[in-house]
Amino acid sequence: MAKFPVEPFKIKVVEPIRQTSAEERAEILRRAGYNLFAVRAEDVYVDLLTDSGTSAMSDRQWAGVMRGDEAYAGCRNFFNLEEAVQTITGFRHFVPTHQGRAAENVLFTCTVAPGQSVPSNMHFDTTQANVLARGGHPVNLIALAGLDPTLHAPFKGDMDVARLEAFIQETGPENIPLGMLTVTNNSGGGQPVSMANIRATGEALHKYGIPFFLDACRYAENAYFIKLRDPDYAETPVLEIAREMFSYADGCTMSAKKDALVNIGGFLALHDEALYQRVCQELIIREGFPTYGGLAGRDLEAVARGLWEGLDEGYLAYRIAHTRYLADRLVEEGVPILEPPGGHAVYLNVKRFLPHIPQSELPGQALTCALYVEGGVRGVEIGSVMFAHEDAATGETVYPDLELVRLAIPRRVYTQAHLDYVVETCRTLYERREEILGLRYTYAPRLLRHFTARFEPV
Ligand code: P71
Repeated sequence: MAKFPVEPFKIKVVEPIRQTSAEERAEILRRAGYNLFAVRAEDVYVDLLTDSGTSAMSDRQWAGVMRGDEAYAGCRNFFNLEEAVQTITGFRHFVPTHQGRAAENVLFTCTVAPGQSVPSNMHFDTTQANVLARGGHPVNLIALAGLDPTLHAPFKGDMDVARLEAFIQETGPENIPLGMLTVTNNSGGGQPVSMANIRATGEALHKYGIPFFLDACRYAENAYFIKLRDPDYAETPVLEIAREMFSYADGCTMSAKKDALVNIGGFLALHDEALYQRVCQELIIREGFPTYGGLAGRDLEAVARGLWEGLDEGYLAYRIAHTRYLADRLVEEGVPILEPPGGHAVYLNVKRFLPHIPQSELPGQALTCALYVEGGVRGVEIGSVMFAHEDAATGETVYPDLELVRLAIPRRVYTQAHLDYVVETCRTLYERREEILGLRYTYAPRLLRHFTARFEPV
């Protein structure tokens, strides 16, 4: 029997949630064009759409909000954040941004020219879209183990470094302005990247003079997995593991909405002085003066404090065990998930959940809809809606290897009973899985279509 970890906190503030009937939800969904992004949060019972910006902040963070210094230039909170970012990442320079994708936009605007390629283990949707928006090619070079949803391996987020080297030689280093690693790998199940792989990826890129950046939103969860799964690091403090991860890179983009436990915020950190100057120019045009980015002083303080809390080992042990509990319970009930579970989410394995729906009929999206109608549970599709694309040469639709529905777990928000309720919803739905029908688009924009697309049942 799966074991739920005891919370390393107690609850001081609560927010009521409300259950609706299945009939009400079916109507709400129809009006939302079968897209859960268009459903009001108040009409959701357990909201597992994302772990991004949905954390419960601590009393220390809220106290920090009251210590916000709203000066335009040089507010004290910037310096508190600077100390945290520099201590944890070791990068010489950093700028705050309002969230992760703003850091990506600024970085790629300063580095990527049309026609150039940006290799990664796997881009998430916003990094992919920000590379495309600069006329670049986002390239995924994940090691094969990461594409097998049933294989148990400790570091399924690893880059295939041999393929990376071959890719650099074919493409020419002059056409690769930077390479990246997403830690943990969100598009591939929240799987961690090993320390050896981070080091090897950095070495392969640096051999050809290519800068290496981490997409670091979930760097603390990745560091904790290294501690759990690599015997060489079993006794190493997580802060030290994190510092070593960053030491192989030239910079990072960070959505603080994940492992820094805040509702808004991010940053871009880097060593290169000349690039930093270009970044500041771009930042001032798009986000704001370099001591606040797109944030208020109070937000900067919450990030500074949240960065430290996100590295607390008692918290991380609980966090990883909490996610593991949901995964273990689903496996006990026979519900197919991607294994082993990631740090921030459990991913339903849609190809095994709904084998009767072909990818052309968007089975992941159909499953998010069915989960909502069944129990008011909101997950997100990470499959054909998010990642299918047209082949430039043939014009044919290329479907992603992994078809997933992610149940992302907000930090410090849901109790064991909430997770048990989610398990019950998934189990009941799995028993009636043949009744679930596919979907087709009635509207789809070109970039990041999952946020605003609309659908109808086939
Ligand atoms: C997540 C998100 C946010 C999101 C995306 C799609 C649907 C719903 C919510 C954001 C990430 C991320 C990685 C690895 C950069 C960003 C952008 N993830 N890299 O997982 O996971 O950060 O949202 O702060 O702009 O739900 P940003």
